[in-house]
Amino acid sequence: MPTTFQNFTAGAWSDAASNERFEDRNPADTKDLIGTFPKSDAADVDRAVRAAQKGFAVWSTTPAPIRGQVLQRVGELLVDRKEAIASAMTREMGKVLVETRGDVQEAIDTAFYAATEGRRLFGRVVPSELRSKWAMAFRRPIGVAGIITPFNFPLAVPTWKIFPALLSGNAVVWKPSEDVPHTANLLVEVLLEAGVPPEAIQLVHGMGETAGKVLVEHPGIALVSFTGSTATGSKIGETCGRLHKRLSLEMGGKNAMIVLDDADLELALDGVLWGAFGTTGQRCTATSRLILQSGVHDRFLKMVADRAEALRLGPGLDPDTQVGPLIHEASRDKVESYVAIGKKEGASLALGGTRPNGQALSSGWFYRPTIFAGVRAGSRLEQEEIFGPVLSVVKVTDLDEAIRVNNDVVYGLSSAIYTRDVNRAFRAIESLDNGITYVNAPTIGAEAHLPFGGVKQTGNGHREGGWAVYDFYTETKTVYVDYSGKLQRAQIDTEV
Ligand code: UN1
Repeated sequence: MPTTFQNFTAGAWSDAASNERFEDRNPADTKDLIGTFPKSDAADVDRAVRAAQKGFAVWSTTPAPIRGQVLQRVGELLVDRKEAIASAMTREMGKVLVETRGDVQEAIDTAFYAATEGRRLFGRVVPSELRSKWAMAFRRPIGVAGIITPFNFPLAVPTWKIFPALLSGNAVVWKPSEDVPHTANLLVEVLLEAGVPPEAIQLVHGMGETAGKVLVEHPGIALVSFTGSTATGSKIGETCGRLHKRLSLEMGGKNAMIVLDDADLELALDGVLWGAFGTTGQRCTATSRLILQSGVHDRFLKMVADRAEALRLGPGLDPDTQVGPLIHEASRDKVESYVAIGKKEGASLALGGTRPNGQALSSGWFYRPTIFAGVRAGSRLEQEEIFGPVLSVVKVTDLDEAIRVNNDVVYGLSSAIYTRDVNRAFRAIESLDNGITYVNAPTIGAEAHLPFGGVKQTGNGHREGGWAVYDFYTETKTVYVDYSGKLQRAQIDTEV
């Protein structure tokens, strides 16, 4: 039975003012309708932001360790519901159950980290240049955060933003991807049950061009955090620049794995299969380029193609499945258009390049793992983000060329190098233009307690995860206390 789901605004579950709705369907079987959700517009966003402003007044004055205890309960509830949320998530967005379990685990890790941060949120006390004077800096919450999140990590990525935002004392208005609204409702239920004040968390469903856009523009929104495409991120960046809003962007990637002649090829093989075809290639950290040194090129290409061919495509809820469907039709169309581009550019198809045969998978957005060899550095296939199960193989002669090819794209999220030579590994760590580099591990798999983000057009300088994200969600206030009882002029009344 499809269900009629709602927004959560102003302390209550509610429909959109317009009463319009959109459908949420299973990408592995589009006949399976999960439910319908409110298609919100400016009126709903405005209601949510106004409520969140009241929520901010209450929540920002709650002591941080108490906010931390609420986040602790959030983590505990997620532990209890891990299996149920994981299967709902797989039904909603397609990736296999072991991955959606990992997605929930990432949310749990983020919650427990946030809980302990409630007793840190460190400021600094530093010496003053004058006697009888203290100088210090502490963190303050900022206001109402507008959070806009993608479909590929329906729980983990929102929690990377929402948990530190809340722990820091901000209120949140969340517009999740219209492809994964159900997981969003499950998370908001957990937050409310754990004791987040109903007005500190607002959930507004709808489309990016309407609800998302109005949210970013709303004068009551002080800060915006967005994960998604570089094109949308640019528009949000323009708006936030004009309106002087604090903004964290996490956008596209064209991540490469470099395999040098001295690498452990069996290890690299497991890594590239997981990096390129896990989540059906729909991670911003996905391995979409494989840069092979000439000495291992032919052999390793064959190893990868053979193993990728054996990957089992199917619905993520089936325990035998290794690769699920793409998220929707437009996404598969995009993959198909890049396969056509690759062929036109003269790359040679080493595997895939088609939809799977047969009836069994015909009602989902499936696409076969695809490998192009002989991909030219600088070609569109090699430069542009595809967000699907397509791996482009580039041949190079040495480490310097591999580094050049890795760096010569507009993105800079993650990279990986497989080598047994510690000197070459460190040269790569130093020279690869990415926010994250893995040595002898694939380009995916960031852990919740370390900084996450990219350079160049992947981001705008902020980091999520770990301790770094708390710099985004708090404003530093500097305080001087002069208890000398007289005017002491900085830089003037000093003793030397
Ligand atoms: C993303 O694709 O937006 O490191 C995030 C990883 C995951 C997060 C990916 N933990 O691949």
